[in-house]
Amino acid sequence: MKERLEELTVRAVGQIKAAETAAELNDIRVAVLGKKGELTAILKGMKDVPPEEKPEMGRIVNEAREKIESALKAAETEVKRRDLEARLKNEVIDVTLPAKQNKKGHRHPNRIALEEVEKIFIGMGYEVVHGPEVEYDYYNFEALNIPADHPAKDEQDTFYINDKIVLRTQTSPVQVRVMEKGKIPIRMIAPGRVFRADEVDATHSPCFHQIEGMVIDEGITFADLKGTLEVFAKKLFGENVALKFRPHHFPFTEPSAEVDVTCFKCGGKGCRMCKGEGWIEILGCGMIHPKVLERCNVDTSRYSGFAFGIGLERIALLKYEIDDMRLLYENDVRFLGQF
Ligand code: 2NL
Repeated sequence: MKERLEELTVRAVGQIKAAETAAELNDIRVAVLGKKGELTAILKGMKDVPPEEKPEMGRIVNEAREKIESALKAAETEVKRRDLEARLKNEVIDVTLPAKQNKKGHRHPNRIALEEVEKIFIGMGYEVVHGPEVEYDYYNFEALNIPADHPAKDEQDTFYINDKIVLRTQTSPVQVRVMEKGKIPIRMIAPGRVFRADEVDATHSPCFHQIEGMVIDEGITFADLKGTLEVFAKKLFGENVALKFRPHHFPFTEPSAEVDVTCFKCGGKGCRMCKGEGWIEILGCGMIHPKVLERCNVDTSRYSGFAFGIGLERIALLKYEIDDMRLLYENDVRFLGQF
């Protein structure tokens, strides 16, 4: 019996050490220590052991059971540790892997320029007003003192919906509508799309954007216009620019002027940007013509006002040094992503 116990212990411990999974270990536990297991079978031989040898044999049996059980326990702990290690290795997350990059959208250069211009005028107390892109001939031309035989009214220049309705060629009609409402003082800008029957080239497009501005109050003079536009141009192009008001003609303002700023690239010496001129034209302006004020029911004995018109694309091209307006409409993300 003693030999059988020793043989079983050695064999069982050997099997336990060779086992690799929890299931194998469990099979061994059942086969050796279970009710129908080998150790139990050997124990049945106890009844034939002479009484004086029983205590010694009992000790040997217990020793054998303890050896096998502690071998099982150690093996089970080891298998659990290995399983955990394998799982952790499998589930490891490499936090240094580069993340998937979402493509970001960009504001269009026109929009960046528009928001910058809006911000400057809002800061001076102006309201931003929008209006219809399809307009009555009256609001687009007649109210603005543009006579029926004016070349701008030619079908070559203006998109006609019918003889009374056009695609607006400027955003002035928005200002006419505000004047008509009769609430003075007015300080407003009217940004938006305008349309002219132009062929596409580096400086023209049939659809472009304008920002018009208007102030009406008691005692408004050309000095207010000059001061306002000087603050605007310095905020937009830099404190160092100087302004030049050149006499001009518009049917809707009198007197009228075009405004140049000293080239913000070369400081006025002359460069590629200003085509050697040292000056860059940025807008047109003037005192609102009395005929326009009267047509819009503004009391000219009490009120006067100034107005100006800025081409948004022109500002965007200048500010971001873009040399072809077509780039603004092609929506090439390689171009748009640069701003
Ligand atoms: C230009 C010139 C200008 C105006 C627009 C205006 C509007 C009303 C009354 C009088 Cl309601 N004038 N607008 C005045 C002068 C010039 O635009 O060269 N724009 C790009």
